[in-house]
Amino acid sequence: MTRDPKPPIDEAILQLLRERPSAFLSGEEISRRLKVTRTAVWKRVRGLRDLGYEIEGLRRSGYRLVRAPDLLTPAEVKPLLRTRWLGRKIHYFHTVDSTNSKAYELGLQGAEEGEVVLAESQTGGRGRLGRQWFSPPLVNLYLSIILRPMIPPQKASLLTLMAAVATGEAIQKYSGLHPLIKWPNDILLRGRKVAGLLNEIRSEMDRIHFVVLGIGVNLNMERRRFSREIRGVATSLKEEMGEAVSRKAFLRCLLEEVERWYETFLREGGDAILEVWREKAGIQGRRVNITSFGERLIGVAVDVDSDGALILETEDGKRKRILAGDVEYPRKENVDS
Ligand code: BT5
Repeated sequence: MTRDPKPPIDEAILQLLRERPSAFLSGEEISRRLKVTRTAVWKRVRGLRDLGYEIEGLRRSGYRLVRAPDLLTPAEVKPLLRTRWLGRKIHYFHTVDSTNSKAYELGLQGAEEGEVVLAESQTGGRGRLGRQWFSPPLVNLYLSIILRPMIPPQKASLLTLMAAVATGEAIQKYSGLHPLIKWPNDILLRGRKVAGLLNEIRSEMDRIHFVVLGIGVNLNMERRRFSREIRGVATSLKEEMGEAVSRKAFLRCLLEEVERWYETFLREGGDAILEVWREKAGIQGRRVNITSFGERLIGVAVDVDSDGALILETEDGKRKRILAGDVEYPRKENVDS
């Protein structure tokens, strides 16, 4: 696990350079204002350049920020955020095994609601049931949000639906495209997966300690870079929009939507979420094949109940309540999102 190599002094230098974007700021002034030596300033500027910042340096005039890379460091992200509490504390990593695992650790150590773990890449990105989430560096979004809702543990699945609604909304607002939610945790564009959610919970019988909301969104990934196994089923926003996405701008939009929908959930309850979820999933009345705990079921999806479970009417007319599983749409039904 590599910690972000950028100490806070980098953030402070960037902040000073951004104060007057076209002007030069002397090394001496930076060192005076930040109370560090000029050598330290020079070293950090070099470090920032290594991270992709284009900083012009003239011996007589000082430094000027020409271009910032599309990194998701707190220094880049925080000034853009419009959320009130979500993402106000970001734990940033260039590489991490899994943002969910890291967030879980932080949750155990008492991290507060709204803290976010963000990584440029994951070496062990996780899907559900031990599956992997392909997480190459610098092109996509991998984040985990710590929440501490005062709700009974059996309602925790609704947070997955809430996160799916928020992610779907963020994609729609950012791109103008209309994603489809596939129960319980996939977001599809034209039938291919653009985002996946992995929610993990720490609870007792009657009390949730915390929930980790893991969200992975493919943004600038090119289809040919997906591994062979998932190339046919995965896509990215860039592939669908035909243009590159600003990861920072998308992140801002995503955090705003999660904050908004989570607050709606706490204030108005699950029904407010389910109503939008149904609209975005369009699953009611659809034929589905489901794999749940090793069992394969075929039938028609009737609805999602107030706990987020899927109600399936099987071919013999019986109704089954599915708490977890994978949904597949039979081929001819898989027309579009
Ligand atoms: C998911 O699992 O869809 C949950 C993915 C959650 C990823 C986020 S990233 C941040 C946070 N930290 C983590 O460690 N995880 C979360 P599931 O429904 O089991 O889907 C996994 C399947 O999706 C794999 O078996 C592949 O078939 C496919 N897949 C893997 N990587 C993909 C990708 N980048 N894009 C689209 N599909 C992918």
